[in-house]
Amino acid sequence: MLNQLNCPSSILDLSTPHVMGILNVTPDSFSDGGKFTHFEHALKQVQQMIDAGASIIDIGGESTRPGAADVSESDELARVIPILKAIKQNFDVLVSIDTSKAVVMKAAIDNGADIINDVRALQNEGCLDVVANSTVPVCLMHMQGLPRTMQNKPSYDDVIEDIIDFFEQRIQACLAIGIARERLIVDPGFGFGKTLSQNFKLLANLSKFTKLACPILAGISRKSMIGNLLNRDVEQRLAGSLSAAILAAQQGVHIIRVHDVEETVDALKVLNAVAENK
Ligand code: 8Y7
Repeated sequence: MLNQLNCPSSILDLSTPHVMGILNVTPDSFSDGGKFTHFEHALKQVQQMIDAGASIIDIGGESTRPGAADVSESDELARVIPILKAIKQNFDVLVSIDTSKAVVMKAAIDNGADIINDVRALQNEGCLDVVANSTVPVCLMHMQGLPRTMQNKPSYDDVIEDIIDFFEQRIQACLAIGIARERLIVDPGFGFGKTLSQNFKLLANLSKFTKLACPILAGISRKSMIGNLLNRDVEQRLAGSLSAAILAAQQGVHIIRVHDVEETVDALKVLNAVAENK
């Protein structure tokens, strides 16, 4: 595996794990094209995440939470593109755009996005083409089913092997259309069509995904697998999220997608100090 990710605005060195900070753009924050107050708030949040050590800011204009409704192309563009432009104008940070729509991917790439983060792994119409006609890296996430129904009886022969097979197929589809392997990131998609025990089986076996020879991304922060295990509301999941982040990084995950950047960066520094002094 190439130990770096070549993004349009800079190179990400993958020899130590990085934090991807989730930018909280609430569903109607930007539906007016970006109200000043909402914008200011979002940019302040970005500054804080950068100061806390985030390498990547992930912006999503579509809710992919279990049961979430679909968002129109125009609404998603109106939410994502203005804030993307503002971040690229004001900060020196990598920006990933969480979208499954080819039109949004194209607009994001044209406006400076560094990474496309697709929970549907470029399976929607036109997505492979848009990414093939660019140079950006792309995160291929695994999901069983669709957000509205994905938590209805998820089922696998073997959750690890089935997801590895899925990635092998998606990697082949990318290579066939001319997206170089060096541009691909894989993500098992915690919580996306997985039971509690399947999610923990994934967490226990993340190191098996290193055989795909692509950088690995994992998003566990504040998810139901933490909440259900601990019986904690969403604001009380920090300790569980940090534990999961460390377990992931220890197994070779390169990018950890989180809400709590400062705390996760601290936890990873402890892990790095241990690795450096082994
Ligand atoms: C993930 C994600 C979400 C994840 C990647 C949430 C957009 C749900 N989760 N993208 N997106 N991986 N790559 O709770 O696990 O943050 S949304």
